[in-house]
Amino acid sequence: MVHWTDEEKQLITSTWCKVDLGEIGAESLAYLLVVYPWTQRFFAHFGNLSSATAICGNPKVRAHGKKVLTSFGEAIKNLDNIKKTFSSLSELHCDKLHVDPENFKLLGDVLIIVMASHFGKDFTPAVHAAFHKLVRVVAHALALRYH
Ligand code: HEG
Repeated sequence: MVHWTDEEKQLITSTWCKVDLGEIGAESLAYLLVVYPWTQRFFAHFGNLSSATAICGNPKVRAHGKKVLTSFGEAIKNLDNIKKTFSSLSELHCDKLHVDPENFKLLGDVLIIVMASHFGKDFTPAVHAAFHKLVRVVAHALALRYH
């Protein structure tokens, strides 16, 4: 089981409460779709994804980005129980959506890039390290159903 230090927990929760889920979520999902264009395949039913501008302005992308970040928030509320918290989402992504789990890591990476650009100097190496660990744990939990 993953162990979280008190410092990691504190850094994660104190940073997360300053995250605008709508804004950071929308930007992160848009970033994923633009930088890793094969991920667009899963969102063909979201309408116009024909250019970076279209993706960034697409209301379905924005809404879904918020949904995904809200779900990260659930992980943060349940740091010691992330696997269980994500077991049904893992089933959904594996059995129904067939998302290659490598993409969960990519989403975690873009979330960190987007957070770093929003927080600037406040995104210290210690905060970065704690979130890096978090996104890896979330990606692992979402991938469990595949094993
Ligand atoms: Mg997934 C649906 C969370 C990565 C593709 N994703 C969802 C939903 C949540 C979620 C909460 C809604 C579930 C529901 O309606 O019951 N996703 C989630 C997290 C992560 C992630 C926390 C983190 C890494 N998802 C992810 C990636 C892809 C993907 C990397 C594809 C590249 N998700 C995906 C699709 C749907 C969801 C296609 C259905 C969207 C829809 O049709 O509304």
